[in-house]
Amino acid sequence: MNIKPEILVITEIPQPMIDTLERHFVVHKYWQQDAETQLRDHAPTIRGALTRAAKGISTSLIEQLPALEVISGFGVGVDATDLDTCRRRGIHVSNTPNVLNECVADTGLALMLAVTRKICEADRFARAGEWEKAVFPGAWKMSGKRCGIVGMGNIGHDVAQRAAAFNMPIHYFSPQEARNSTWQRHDSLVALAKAVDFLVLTLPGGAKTHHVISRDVLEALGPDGILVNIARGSVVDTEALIAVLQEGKLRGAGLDVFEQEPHIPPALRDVQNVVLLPHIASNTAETRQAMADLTINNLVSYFNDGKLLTPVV
Ligand code: 8YV
Repeated sequence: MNIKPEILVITEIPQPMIDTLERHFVVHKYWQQDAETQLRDHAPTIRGALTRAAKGISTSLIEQLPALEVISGFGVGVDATDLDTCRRRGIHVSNTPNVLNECVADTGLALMLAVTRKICEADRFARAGEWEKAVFPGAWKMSGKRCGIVGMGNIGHDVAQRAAAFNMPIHYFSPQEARNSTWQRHDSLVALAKAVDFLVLTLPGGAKTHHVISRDVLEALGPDGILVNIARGSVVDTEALIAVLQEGKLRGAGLDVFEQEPHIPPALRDVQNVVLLPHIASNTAETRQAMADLTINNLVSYFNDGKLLTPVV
């Protein structure tokens, strides 16, 4: 009889995903039961973990799982898990790259349009019956404006292609060179911000990119500029963002991610010219299914063949 490997699922995931996992593994639901009891009873035999990318797995939990061999992340970002600890312990880590590129890029464009054309404000105005009393104030044009992208990875490329279809010249700042040589590369974030109307963030989170979108960068973007964040909340200095919005030094912002999510600072919620989303960029039925399949198949492949399909470590 085959003994199923034991895995710990850190964050809540949809029931169909659990059902599939249970065909291959003994599944422990970390979010459901008292963590202390669960660790006391199962820690020595847990060989795999599954977690949402944005949540990761804490270093102290990794340290409490002596038999842990593999962590499968549901999402592309790996900034919330301490990869150095994983390397030191010989723990393999995977993520779900590429399957979510299109939906994340679509969300970027949706935020650009929503902020520029005041789509959410206009919806609130129409719903409240305000149209019967007044004309909705004008918004701004998006087509033809300059689009700046920070981080020209796969998602950055998908944003650029979509923006190019809106006749937007593409500028970028990134360690990777873009696949399209007509897109203009800049050698600093401030230089990029000065050259564009939109700054769209598609760079990875983590210590190296913490608060790289500083007050200087936001002021360089200027009073007609719009910031869109579909990366990680940690890349933006939130206090500086709130200040420039309050002072009228930035036209607006569209944000899917936040530093302390799910908490959104009240001062940011009070600003009118922002569109705020609860981290939904990859949250479509089709993409979440593809992410779920890849997250599970990484674990199955690891335990059957010793190989991850999309390894990070
Ligand atoms: C995921 C994300 O939806 O992939 C990532 O890194 O941030 C999102 O696309 C989220 O992590 C899933 O919980």
